[in-house]
Amino acid sequence: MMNCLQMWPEPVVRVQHLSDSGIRVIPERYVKKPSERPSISEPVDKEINIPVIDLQNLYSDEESLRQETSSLIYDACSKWGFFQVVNHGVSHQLMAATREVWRQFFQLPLELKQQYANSPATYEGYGSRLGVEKGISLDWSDYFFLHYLPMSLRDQTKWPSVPDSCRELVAKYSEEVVKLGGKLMKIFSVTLGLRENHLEQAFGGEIGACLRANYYPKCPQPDLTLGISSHSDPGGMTLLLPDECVPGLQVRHANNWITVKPVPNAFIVNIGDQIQVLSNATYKSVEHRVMVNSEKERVSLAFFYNPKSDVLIKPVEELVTEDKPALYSPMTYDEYRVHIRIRGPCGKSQVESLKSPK
Ligand SMILES: O=C(O)CCC(=O)C(=O)O
Repeated sequence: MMNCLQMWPEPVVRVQHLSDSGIRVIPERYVKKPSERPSISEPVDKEINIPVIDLQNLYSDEESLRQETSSLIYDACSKWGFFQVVNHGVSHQLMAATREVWRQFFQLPLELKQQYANSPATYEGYGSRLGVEKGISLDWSDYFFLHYLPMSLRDQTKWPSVPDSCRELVAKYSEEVVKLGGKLMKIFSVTLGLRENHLEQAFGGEIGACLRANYYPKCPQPDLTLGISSHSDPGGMTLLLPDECVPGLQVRHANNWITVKPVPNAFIVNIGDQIQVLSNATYKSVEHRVMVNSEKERVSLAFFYNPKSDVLIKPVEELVTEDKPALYSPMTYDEYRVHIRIRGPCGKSQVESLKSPK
């Protein structure tokens, strides 16, 4: 297994390079099956959005506001798997500066970025595909993936040294986002009816954290492809800083694809497969995908907040009842993520495959 993860099965093509080459027709490898294509021409329903939650209200003096906010979080996690959070405590200036530094990184000459070219062994560095199977369908995006935690995996020499401020900003930003992730873990525990530190302990008392900066170049045929195919996130939760000016993220809800309208300075939070498993499917890890467009490039930062990689993740006992027996077999996150690293984004097939036989 490990050997086949050491290198890509075919030469890697940078999507940005394809986009800059001025092609009018995208290569076959990026063309999705008709059932998977986005409906670019359909007008976006301006009224419907994922829930927006003011985190500060959880710490209000008013008991009723605290209660109301807790229920909003419970509903968002159990019905949508997604919400936007405002008043979250992370500096807006730091958020904007970090997103901008990545935009600048992707605008650097190709030769410079190539120095960071990644391999599927760790995925760390500059990449253009997920999944190592030869001939798989490809998505219209490039990315930079890096490890922040555990400390044993953090190696800042693997992070971009240009622009100058990149390493420093990424370190500061990650520190802040990890704090927010810790707060949310407590909130999720309490709203599930558990002790405040229950999920944190179930994660193994320490976390894995990594950042993927996504870059979606302009695409001449955005109706045929996707920036990232439909998938649920394999980890614990994701804190996404979207491009405020360019929508693209779509979330599956009640069998429709809802286009997220980003609220200024908010994070988009979503439940990953590991919290779905721990909560015995009370909280949902929901499929999402990214549309691209022909007018504007798009940048987003996905911060993945994950369990310690060698801890067995299984439904927490308090959430297993006679009426709702444990839905999933135990598995470590290390074992779990191998599948997505081999096959790339595959809807919800992976978490479904963990379902215990009846
Ligand atoms: O770019 C986005 O809006 C979403 C990115 C995403 O789904 C991911 O990085 O897993």
